[in-house]
Amino acid sequence: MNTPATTDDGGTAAGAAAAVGARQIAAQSIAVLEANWRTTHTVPAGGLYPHQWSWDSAFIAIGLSRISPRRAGQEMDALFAGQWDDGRLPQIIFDPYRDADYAPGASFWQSSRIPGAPKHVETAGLVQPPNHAWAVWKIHQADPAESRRRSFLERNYSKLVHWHEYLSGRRDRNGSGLACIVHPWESGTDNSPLWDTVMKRIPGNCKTVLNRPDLQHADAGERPSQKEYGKYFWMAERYRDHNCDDADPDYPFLMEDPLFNTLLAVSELALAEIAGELGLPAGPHLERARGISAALEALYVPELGCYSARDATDGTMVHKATVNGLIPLLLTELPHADALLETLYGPRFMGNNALMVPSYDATAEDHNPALYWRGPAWFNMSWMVSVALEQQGHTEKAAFLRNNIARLAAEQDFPEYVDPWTGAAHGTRSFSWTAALALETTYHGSPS
Ligand code: 2M8
Repeated sequence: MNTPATTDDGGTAAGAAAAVGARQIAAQSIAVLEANWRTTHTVPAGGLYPHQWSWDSAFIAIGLSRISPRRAGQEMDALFAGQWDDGRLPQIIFDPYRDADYAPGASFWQSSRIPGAPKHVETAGLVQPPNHAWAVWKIHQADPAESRRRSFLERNYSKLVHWHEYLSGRRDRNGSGLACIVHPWESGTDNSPLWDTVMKRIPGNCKTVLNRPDLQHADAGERPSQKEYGKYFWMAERYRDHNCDDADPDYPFLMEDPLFNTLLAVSELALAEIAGELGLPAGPHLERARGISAALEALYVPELGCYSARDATDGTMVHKATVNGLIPLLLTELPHADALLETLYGPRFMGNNALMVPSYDATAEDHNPALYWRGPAWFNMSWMVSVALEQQGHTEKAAFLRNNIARLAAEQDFPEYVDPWTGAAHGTRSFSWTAALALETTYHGSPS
């Protein structure tokens, strides 16, 4: 097993203390990941989220790759086992023994009855943001020799290509060059204010009797409301009842999200690297990444100084500043990088001494630092922003975020999210991607 990186001043007393601190944080993070490991994969949290979630697993694998690239590979293999014939990687792969513990579960989706869905596992029909090729490339980089020995890239390349083809094909519903999400759950930022306007027109009278096992594990005031759940279920029912075929002409929720599409472009760039390593042409992937990045420019809102979402049913832009709109900073040739940095360090986000990046504009009247995706800071978002800052040479700012990620995670039993200013913990605890990314930060500077 590798050990966490020591700091640059590793020769001094302060450097030695920092190294001990990093080792302790790494050990605590590993304990959380061990507790949440279920034979083939890691659950996000044993109580609240008892199945395998798609983008969680990719973040978890990025952290795991620092200590065991082999286990990180297993995490991805378990995810690919749920891939549909059309290429989609599902939002959730269900543990059949935990059906009563999360809703909607396997008995809601009954996916194995849907044409093109796998028959040996039950999954959700929706997807999540495509950070998977990025994760696969990072796992390879963590131990290229081990990866080659196991043909890790060969095994996964065509699956990832198929996944991206689904998103750039059937999910580009209006030919804009951007993939649409068909449900707030697909954004990963479930009740972000980005979806408020379109949510108003979604009926709330779902057929399913609403059951909320989630409220046994998190405070109702910190989770989406019953009214929102009625609408979430209505959309999921409609999508499922149309065999998840992305061909429902009047389906009402089709949103182009800057976070989702940035990760698609970042992952397309990772596919170019993977193709290069395998001796295959990288050009088509670079071309697609350029195409997505160019299309993303239509989502830039100059008066906010960040990207936002667009309603693909009628072309209406949403005018709200959220962390989703800052994630394009991960794209190195971004035309608006300076404006995004100004917004990030202005009053809407980090400006008032925030410790981590708020999920929503701090100057908005309805900002709430404790309410799900409507203000608090998530560890995966701050980690992605820290990666972007590092790439762009803002090393001190990146280190500030990394240090807070590691410290707040370890001090507060790895919370799902925190108040961006006080660091107070919210949501569930022993949350896997918090642990995985805290672990990852302790290895900063080691070859990845
Ligand atoms: C949250 O989303 C799920 C639905 O997928 C939920 O609220 O029940 C989000 O934070 C999402 O980003 C995350 O992947 C999931 C599991 O951690 O929880």
